Amino acid sequence: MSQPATSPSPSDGPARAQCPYCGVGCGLEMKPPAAAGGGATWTARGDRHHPSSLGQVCVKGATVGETLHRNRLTTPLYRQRTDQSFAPISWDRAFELLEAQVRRTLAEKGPSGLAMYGSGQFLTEDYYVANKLIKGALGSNNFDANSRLCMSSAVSGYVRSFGSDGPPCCYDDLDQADTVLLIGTNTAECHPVLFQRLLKRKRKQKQALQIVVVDPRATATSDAADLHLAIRPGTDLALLHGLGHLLLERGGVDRTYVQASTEGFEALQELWAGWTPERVSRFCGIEEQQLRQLAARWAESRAVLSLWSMGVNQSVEGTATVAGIINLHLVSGQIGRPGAGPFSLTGQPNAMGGREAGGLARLLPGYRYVTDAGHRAELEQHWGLAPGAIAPESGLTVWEQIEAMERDALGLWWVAATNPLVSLPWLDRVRAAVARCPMVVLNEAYAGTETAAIAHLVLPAAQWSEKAGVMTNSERRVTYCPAFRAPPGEARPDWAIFAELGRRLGFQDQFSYGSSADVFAEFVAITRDRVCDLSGLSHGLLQEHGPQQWPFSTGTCPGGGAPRLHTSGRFPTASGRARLISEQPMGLGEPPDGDYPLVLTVGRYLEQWHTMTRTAHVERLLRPHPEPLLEVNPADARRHGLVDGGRAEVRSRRGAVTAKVRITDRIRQGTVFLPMHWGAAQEQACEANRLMHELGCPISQQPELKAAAVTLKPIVGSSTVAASSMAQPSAASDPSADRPQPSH
Ligand SMILES: Nc1nc2c(c(=O)[nH]1)N[C@H]1C(S)=C(S)[C@@H](COP(=O)(O)OP(=O)(O)OC[C@H]3O[C@@H](n4cnc5c(=O)[nH]c(N)nc54)[C@H](O)[C@@H]3O)O[C@H]1N2
Ligand SMILES: Nc1nc2c(c(=O)[nH]1)N[C@H]1C(S)=C(S)[C@@H](COP(=O)(O)OP(=O)(O)OC[C@H]3O[C@@H](n4cnc5c(=O)[nH]c(N)nc54)[C@H](O)[C@@H]3O)O[C@H]1N2
Ligand code: SF4
Ligand SMILES: [Mo]
Repeated sequence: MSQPATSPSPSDGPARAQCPYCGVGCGLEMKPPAAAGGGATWTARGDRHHPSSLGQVCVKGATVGETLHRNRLTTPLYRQRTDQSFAPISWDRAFELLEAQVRRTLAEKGPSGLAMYGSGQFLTEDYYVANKLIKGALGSNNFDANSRLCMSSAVSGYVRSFGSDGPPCCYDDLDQADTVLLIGTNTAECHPVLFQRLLKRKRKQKQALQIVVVDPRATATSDAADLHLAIRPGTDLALLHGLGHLLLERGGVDRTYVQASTEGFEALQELWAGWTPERVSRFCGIEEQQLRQLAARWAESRAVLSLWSMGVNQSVEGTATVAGIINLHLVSGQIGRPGAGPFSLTGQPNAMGGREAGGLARLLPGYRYVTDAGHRAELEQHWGLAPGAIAPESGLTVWEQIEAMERDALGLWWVAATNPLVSLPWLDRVRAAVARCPMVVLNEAYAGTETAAIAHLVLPAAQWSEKAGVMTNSERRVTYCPAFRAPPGEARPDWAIFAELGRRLGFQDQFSYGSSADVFAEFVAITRDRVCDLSGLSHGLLQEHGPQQWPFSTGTCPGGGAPRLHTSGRFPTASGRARLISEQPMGLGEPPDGDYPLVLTVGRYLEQWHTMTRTAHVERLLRPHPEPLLEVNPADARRHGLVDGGRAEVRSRRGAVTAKVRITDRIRQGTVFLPMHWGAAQEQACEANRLMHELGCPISQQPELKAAAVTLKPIVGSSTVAASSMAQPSAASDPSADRPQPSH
């Protein structure tokens, strides 16, 4: 493989970049293959100079070099119908096809017939150019990203409570907190370097740091906890209200802070009053004593930090639960100072950058909104487009894009850097909807993905390491990632693909960038004076001075970004006060019942990354979990006639999959677990998302990917099924008894 001009020779020292996997955003040092006999494999190790990770890495970051060159797409591929096989075509032909379909769709259906579905694994530059193309040049706000499945409830939660998006905390807070509440997060497996940081401190300061975990499963995370509340899935909000109830009782309210910096306390007090410990314990299925312990701990703590991720966000009440967490921090004054605050752990490496660049259907760059006439005008001017170029209504979220295809309302569905035919809920319905779309385009780095199987045109993407740009991690820190390897074959950066189509459609001025540094410069200029002010940053500054946290306005000195937001007690709301939000819990979107008595929850393994396009090829990563396992509580296994190591069918209202059974008391009775990773393209395929429903949070539109009602049965003929296990469950053991009762 030839090396690009940007590639360091072995004597130049390593290339430095942010890890392209999780939102911790560790710094990596990448060393080129040794001149003799090193093959194509770059080696990774932790970058001691990166302030977010201080030289630490997990097993995924450490092995990323092994994933870069294998199984790559090298040329555009096309087929007219999806039952044909792909043929390689030139880029020129690919752009002709794309341009023709865009023009046809605009003529037949108008801008709303175009939709793009992007990814938190884009660089910020990819995101920015995609948004400028779709929302600006083409006048369709139908740009959504897989962050809809991931961080959208956190975004809505911050906006509702604080008046703006923006995680207010930083990783140093892990060293300063005396209580860390991990709610709906398996940090040990999904944000491993942060978890190690916490553990290291726990080992040194056993009493000074208390770790509390809220998760229906026992996980590697809860193993380290002082207190584990294994609540019923979907009952977090009630738990948080119960905690509020006890804080009121114990005098854990910071009256000065509440008066000066919040609004809505009376209503919240009233709501909390109704959530007595006894009621919460029944609703959540935990001991009253556990709730009291947590409340005592919270009230006595100098600094409480709450960390959360998908167990909170992926719920029909995701946004309400985020508000539930933020309420507690506001009322107890646990925010805006070292060690204290509500801190969402971002999933993907650049989900944060996506938010900054306006990467969801109702956003515009710089934490702006398509529904705000002033914001539209600012962007139209910045982009050199006519007034009115940007449509005034919110675009279609990803699930609405699926529904639009069901109505034949889309002429082009353009997917980039995500694999929705594994990661969206209700996959059979998605497959049928997408089959109706006249043209599906996919920008992808790897060959043979599940989404390529439904695409007409596949464009080979240059990925991380092959294109230059920035990513922002969970603590608002921006890292420059250089192009240090040549892309394989004809692969191109996503932003360059979007820009070329823009030029071909007649927007020469808007899309003639010399480099991604130009793209970034144009983007940061429009963030000036916004909460996410990056206007003082450039590729040059980041290369010279290393990663920086925002806000970083023009003229800020390197290292001068803000570690924390909302430190003054003033918030970017109309009144300057944060809003306390009072909402009653509603429970799961699809509660279990007599026919589907169990709640299936779907999550992750430490060694695998989402749909496995990269991590499945690394032997060391596959070894710990060579196949997906269905985790079942012993009582449920008995009831459904399952044996450990046998196979089971897992069925929901939408379909069925089979998996090997792992009987374990580490999962709560009434709940079963499957990993999300093994899609149809894997040898051990187990498409968990065929089972999931599409219902989502009404505020964030984030689907409830953490819970669906299912039933189990042993696969007859599977050699390990015990004869006695075929008995029917008796009425007395009706598992639907283990459910929260409606209790408003
Ligand atoms: N190894 C690895 N790391 C990753 C990723 C990966 O694919 N692999 N992906 C990255 C991305 S994009 C994301 S979004 C994050 C996700 O990071 P996490 O959210 O930590 O991971 P999950 O395993 O999806 O879910 C976390 C936990 O939520 C629990 N849970 C389920 N239902 C409920 C509930 O109702 N309440 C509560 N309190 N908990 C519940 C599950 O049992 C599970 O242990 O990980 C990031 N890091
Ligand atoms: N049931 C259930 N479902 C879930 C979840 C869950 O917890 N439970 N989690 C949800 C969440 S939080 C997330 S984030 C999603 C993740 O789901 P996806 O986004 O579908 O998963 P990935 O495998 O990360 O997909 C990224 C794709 O981009 C490709 N790629 C990598 N780099 C580049 C690049 O630079 N350019 C281009 N064009 N392509 C590239 C990869 O090869 C891969 O195919 O899954 C969601 N689905
Ligand atoms: S913790 Fe996340 S960012 Fe850090 S090395 Fe592991 S996968 Fe990469
Ligand atoms: Mo995610």
